[in-house]
Amino acid sequence: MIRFDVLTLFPEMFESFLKTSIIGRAVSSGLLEIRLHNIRDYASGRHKVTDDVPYGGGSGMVMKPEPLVRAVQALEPCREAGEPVILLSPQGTPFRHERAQYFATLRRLILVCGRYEGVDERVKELAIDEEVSIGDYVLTGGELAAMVVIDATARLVPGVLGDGYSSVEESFAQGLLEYPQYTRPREFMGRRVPAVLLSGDHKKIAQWRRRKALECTLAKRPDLLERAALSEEERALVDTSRRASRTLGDQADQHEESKHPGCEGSRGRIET
Ligand code: 6GU
Repeated sequence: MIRFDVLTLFPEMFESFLKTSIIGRAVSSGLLEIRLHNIRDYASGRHKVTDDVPYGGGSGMVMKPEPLVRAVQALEPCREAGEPVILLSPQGTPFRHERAQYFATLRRLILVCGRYEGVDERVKELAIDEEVSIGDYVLTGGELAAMVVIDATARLVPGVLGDGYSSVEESFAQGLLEYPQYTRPREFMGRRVPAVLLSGDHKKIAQWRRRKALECTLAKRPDLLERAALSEEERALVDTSRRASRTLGDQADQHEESKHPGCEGSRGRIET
């Protein structure tokens, strides 16, 4: 069971997300609880204003400190030690799998969605423990980022993905991209499923998938390999093919690869 308290000016943005598919099921089964709090409810005055012009001039609006700090304080009585208040903002620390794994161990997280051109800096000093970004681009608000954090975290909570699926086995859990997947039919528009996947040889299949995961990562996200959990042998192979930056593959596979371009890319293949 994990609980997220979300502070937002647009709670309605979360509606279909919370009803749909795996997240919807986790909510109905009680494994996941999401409480939405409208920041506007903590604004004062007849017009419930939550933003204002920036001191020093410039374009856009800044979220006022009072409603945000009040909204966080309202959650204080039921907050336990170690439950972080997280601001979603493009200035935050990049959100990665390891952070999702850590969040998934917590009982409760408070997510604050910023809007407009940002929030008053004093909110960060007074009420925020951690600032998180989901990538190097700017969104119109933190709501989509909050859904990303909730989705990536909740699927790591035991039971959320359902029986027979383990997020621990995902190659991303080991710092690699996923290997290519196929389903029926065996041949589609002249392209055949790699023969090894039809062989029934589970050891060979596991080796092939591991090699493909390494190749895909080398081709598309070589930066991930720095931190990936590789065997000594795999590390050596990756280093070699990276230095060589050329094709290393065996003949049989090259034949197959001409029909299945896959992930060998320009940085070479890995032979295991
Ligand atoms: Cl967390 N918020 C906003 N507004 N933009 C972002 C982001 C967050 N992460 C990347 N861009």
